[in-house]
Amino acid sequence: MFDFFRKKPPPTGAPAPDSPVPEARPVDVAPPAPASGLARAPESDAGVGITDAPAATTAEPEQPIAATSAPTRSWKERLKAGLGLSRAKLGTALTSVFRRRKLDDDALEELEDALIEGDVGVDAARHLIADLKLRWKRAGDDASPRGELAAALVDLVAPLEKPLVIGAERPFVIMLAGVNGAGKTTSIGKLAKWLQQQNLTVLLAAGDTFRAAAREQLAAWGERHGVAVIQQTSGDAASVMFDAVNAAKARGVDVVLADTAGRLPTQAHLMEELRKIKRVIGRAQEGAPHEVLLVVDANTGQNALAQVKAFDAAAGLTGLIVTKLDGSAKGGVVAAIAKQHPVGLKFIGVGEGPDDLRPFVARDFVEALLPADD
Ligand SMILES: Nc1nc2c(ncn2[C@@H]2O[C@H](COP(=O)(O)OP(=O)(O)OP(=O)(O)O)[C@@H](O)[C@H]2O)c(=O)[nH]1
Ligand SMILES: [Mg+2]
Repeated sequence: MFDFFRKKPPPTGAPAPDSPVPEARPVDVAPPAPASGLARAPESDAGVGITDAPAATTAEPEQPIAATSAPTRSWKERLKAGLGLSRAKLGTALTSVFRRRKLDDDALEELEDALIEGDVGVDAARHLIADLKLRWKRAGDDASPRGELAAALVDLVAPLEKPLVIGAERPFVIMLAGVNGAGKTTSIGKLAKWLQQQNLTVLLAAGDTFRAAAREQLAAWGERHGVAVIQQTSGDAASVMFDAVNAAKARGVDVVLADTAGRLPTQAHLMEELRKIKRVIGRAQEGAPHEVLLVVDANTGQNALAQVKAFDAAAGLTGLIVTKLDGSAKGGVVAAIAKQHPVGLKFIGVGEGPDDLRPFVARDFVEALLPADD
């Protein structure tokens, strides 16, 4: 049971729209746990049917959502541990240059190769080396290569440091999109907690209507944080979103987090569906969605850049969440995004626990990414 806690099979895309659709069933509202700050919606709420919480809310999961990360470690320590693989990949080459404490042509070439190898990308690596040369000249021979490279890297990725700001609109609607398995649903679970810590009430919209496991996975996160989940047992993602926005209005909820099914940018009909979901949210509330976030798995390396470009073209992104920086050696891709298609990086994920998502801070990120020079 509870296969949804396990990693799902490789991306195949959600079913085509012409797949057989089961008979339409009423919208379910998984009520929040009793401890929730949210009141259960009345029967007439937004015209949706209400059912009791799904079984997922009562049974013991076989492989539960990852436990809260060790509270004894600070976020910076966790970030550093999380970026360990990326740092190691950059490590040997960078450290040997750093230790020579001199930036001649050979050293610069070694650095450039190491950066490209570390998924920073050719463009960003060239930019960094050119910047480094200027900085080195300015700083003089006493400067540290690591210090100068860190400064150049911070300058490059700093424009991505655009924290999520919850505006005055109510509900404030945040829609998440991305390829299959990128970490959308998990990020929503983590985000719900983060928003609650800002004293905001949250409602989740289960817009991945293709798989029952996807709804159950979201319901489990809702249960965990005492947050209501609007879902339908079948039907159209756009109509779930419409119901969710209206339910949030009726309940006076601050933020709606809208989950969507995974899709590849090459699946034209699914990219069209994403645009439709966005339009319908806008019909439920003018100006919504207020944020359209692309969730990107850091492991995809340079392909992440292609995803950012394609989803931005299709859905008009307002920000990114880069996940799985912990298990990835490709953290350098953040620099590639900054150089080639900068879209604000709202959050980074370094684990599966509810606390493993934090706003992106350029300096902290660079400090964790670059190996030491001693
Ligand atoms: N290590 C690690 N694992 C993560 C992170 N974020 C998500 N995951 C894991 O990645 C897997 C996929 O996450 P989901 O949240 O289901 O991904 P999704 O994008 O919703 O997937 P689909 O709905 O199938 O498209 C799960 O096993 C998550 O626990 C992260 O930051 N670090
Ligand atoms: Mg999902």
